[in-house]
Amino acid sequence: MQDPRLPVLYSFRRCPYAMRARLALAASGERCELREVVLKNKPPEMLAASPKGTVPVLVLADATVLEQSLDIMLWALRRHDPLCWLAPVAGTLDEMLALVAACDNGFKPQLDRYKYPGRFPDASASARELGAQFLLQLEARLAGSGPQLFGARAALADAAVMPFVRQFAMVDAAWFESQPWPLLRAWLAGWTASPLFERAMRKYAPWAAGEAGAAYPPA
Ligand SMILES: N[C@@H](CCC(=O)N[C@@H](CS)C(=O)NCC(=O)O)C(=O)O
Repeated sequence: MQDPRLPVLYSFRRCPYAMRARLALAASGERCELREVVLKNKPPEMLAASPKGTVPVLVLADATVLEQSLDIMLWALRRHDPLCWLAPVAGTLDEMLALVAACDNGFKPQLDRYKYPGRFPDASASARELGAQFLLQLEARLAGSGPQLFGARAALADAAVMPFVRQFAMVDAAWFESQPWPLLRAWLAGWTASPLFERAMRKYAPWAAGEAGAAYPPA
């Protein structure tokens, strides 16, 4: 039985938005009860809290609902930020949020078109090139003040953007490897090999009503 005072995180392991929320929760150490969701069969408890039906959703003990991944990241890190993810070495929190917005509003739509060309027949031809423009901006940033996006150590923007870059890289790994972004490749490889990412990517059986979810973050 989980502590009923803990926040409840509705999550889906492979969702990049849920990944970044889990990364921030793990980085902050804020404990919650993780309920793994099957997107085709969302729990009524989750839909009652957040009718829009996307993951991640964090329901706090006072019934406050956070239904945007970035809000969950900021909530966790504002409570506890031992790795200083909100205070990057180079740049500011506002600059990080601007980069995350560029990822979410500019890069992610191209990622979707690149991943699912059948769903977007008109745009698919240029989706990879348009997505690559964002990745080249990240490469330039890493060259200027790397090896992380905002300086020598990881911060919010790295964790918020990385799951989407990872998906983009996985569509055609050979093509991604051949592109002129060696620093980006090293950055991505470092993140996917990190103990933090391993903890954020643990597998959990789908949650069923009446059961306790998993204790998150894991040890
Ligand atoms: N803006 C939201 C987007 C979340 C989102 O779109 N999540 C996807 C999964 S990656 C989802 O739940 N889609 C609903 C569905 O597939 O039924 C956030 O940042 O949390």
